Amino acid sequence: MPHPTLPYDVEAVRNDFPILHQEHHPGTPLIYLDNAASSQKPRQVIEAMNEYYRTTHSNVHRGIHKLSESATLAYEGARKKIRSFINASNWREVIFTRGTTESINLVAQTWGRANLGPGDVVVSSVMEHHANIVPWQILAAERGFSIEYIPVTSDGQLDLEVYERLLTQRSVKLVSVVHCSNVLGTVNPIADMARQAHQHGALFLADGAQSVPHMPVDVQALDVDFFVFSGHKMAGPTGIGILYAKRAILESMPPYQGGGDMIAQVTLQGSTWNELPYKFEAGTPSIAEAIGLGAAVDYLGQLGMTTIHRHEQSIIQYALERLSEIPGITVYGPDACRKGAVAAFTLERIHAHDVAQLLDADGIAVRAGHHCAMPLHQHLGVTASARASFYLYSTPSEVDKLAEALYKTRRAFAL
Ligand code: C6P
Repeated sequence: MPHPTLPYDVEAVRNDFPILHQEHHPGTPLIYLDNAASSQKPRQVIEAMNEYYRTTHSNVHRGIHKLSESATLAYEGARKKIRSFINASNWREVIFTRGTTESINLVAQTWGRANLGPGDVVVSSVMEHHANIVPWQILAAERGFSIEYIPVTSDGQLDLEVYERLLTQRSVKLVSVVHCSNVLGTVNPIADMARQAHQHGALFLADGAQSVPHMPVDVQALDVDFFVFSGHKMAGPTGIGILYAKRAILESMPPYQGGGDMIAQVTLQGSTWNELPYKFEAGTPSIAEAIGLGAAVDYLGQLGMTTIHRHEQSIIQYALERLSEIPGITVYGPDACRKGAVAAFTLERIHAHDVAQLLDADGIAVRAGHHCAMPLHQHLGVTASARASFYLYSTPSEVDKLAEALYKTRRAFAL
């Protein structure tokens, strides 16, 4: 099968990622296809963090010495890069967290605790990552609201008729839905869904963990109220993520954690809160990680998110074609033009963990299991799937090697 034409020189891009040039086992090169779990980091990100520790490290917002001022400038500079990357209208709407999981928990524990009670409904979906189910379940048990889930259709889409019905028939306060599924790859029509939610007086949270790394995202155009994502899936470091929310909503929300930096004034009788975004950033933040995420955003911006998306569309289309040749395979989710660069699959009569283990022996790193989406796997009727997920440095030759290794896996099981 001929290789697709790619929008950029992928080998030149791969040269930026040191880890991609190592052997996975002696004599076997690494083929990294676990990017939905976490992506690799370019030299530019690694060096930005090293440089910060070599020359600038100090605590932020606290010192009046030069190092602290420089660290603060770099940390706040990163926030401004991220503001522009997602087109938030103001840098105060960009809150640093530890990642998507913490961002959703923050919204649940602050906005949710203040606004949700008996009779209220939060709408989520069957294709959510656990990070967008469990925080709502924990709070619902305490506050007495209910959670309704939008079902998934047989072609891996959200059932939007049921969504419409839920909005009309129930007292929905919040819709919290994934932008791009980490298993099916489905890209959900977030802008339309947010508009419908607003028409019924509900707020809208989009989980962008699997969209921001792979496609242009404009939070104002989407008109979402909350948008959350993680640095480590978008060429940035672990331990850093973002909660974007509209300013008026953030102003109305109580703080999340108490401690340093989030206060205006503390007396033994009580405290008042700092202005945004610091109200939600208690304690010494992940300074080097924020700077690393700023460098990642620079890196992605230089390649261009539209171009990265085009590259990944070519790769996933080619991957779906190659995978469809393999006897006994089921690939989950919609066709290539309606999904991100994720292919979760099962091979008839071979457990997903065995598939992943045999692929690993050939140097191919994929994830196997429920991918923190157990309800979705229950819906699919399987306990586990294997998942190949691609990124801006993935190549058609890697897809070929995956396909060859899957044929080999079948032979190993005498199929
Ligand atoms: N999914 C995967 O292998 P954290 O762990 O906080 O960075 O991201 C959580 C998360 C939330 N939503 C979606 C859609 C996600 O995909 C993830 C992380 C990884 O699929 C690790 S479980």
